[in-house]
Formats: sequence, C-alpha cells, structure tokens
Amino acid sequence: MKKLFFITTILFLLILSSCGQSNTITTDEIVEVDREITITGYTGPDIEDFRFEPEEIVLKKGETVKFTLKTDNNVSHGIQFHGTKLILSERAPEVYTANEVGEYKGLCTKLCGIGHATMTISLIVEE
Ligand SMILES: [Cu+2]
Repeated sequence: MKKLFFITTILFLLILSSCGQSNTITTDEIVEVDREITITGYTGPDIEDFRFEPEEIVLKKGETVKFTLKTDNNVSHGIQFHGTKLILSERAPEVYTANEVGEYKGLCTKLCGIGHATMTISLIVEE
C-alpha cells in the first residue's frame, strides 16, 4: 500500500512539474538579450497627450532587444513597426533582433482615443 502511494505521488509530481515548465518559460529564459526597452503609451484629455515614450529608439544592427509595452492608465495600445515583423502588445514582452539597417515607423494598433492617429514611434537601426 505504501508503495502504491509512493508511485502515485511520484507520478503526480512528474505531471505537475511538466505542466509548470511549459507555463513558466519566458522569452528571456530562452534568449539572451543585449538590452531591455520599455515603451509607455500615454493618453489624456487632449490630442497632444497621446504619445509613446520614448518616441524614438535607436538600435545597432544585430542587437537583440526585449521590448515591453506598458500603458500609463487602463487604455490599451499596441505597436506595429512597418517594414519589420515587430509587433508589440501589452500582453507579453517581445524579443526582437534588428537585422536590417533602416528607419521604421511604428503606429498604434488599438483605437485608443481622440489622439490615436498621432501615436507614432520611430525605430532606427544603424550599422
Ligand atoms: Cu491608439
């Protein structure tokens, strides 16, 4: 009886540990990043209040960055950098390697209010 309990406990722990691994692996555990950049989306009563900070990001070609997108309040934003595969969401950080030199414009992907269309950000990748 003790043996059956022991085997059942071991099996239970094995199942539990395998579930934990798949849920807890995060991007920064898999990929080593050169830099972490947090972008915050701001909104407000006026159009001028709508912006991303920083408004410009400069990377070196080949640099791997972990991007985190946050909001200053409960208004949600997203960013799509045109000409790249980089799309940011507040749900999870995104790891991106800048392989192509150029200047890419990022636009807010979520209709966030009166100043939504003015929410732009520049991604510059230098040699
Ligand atoms: Cu928006």
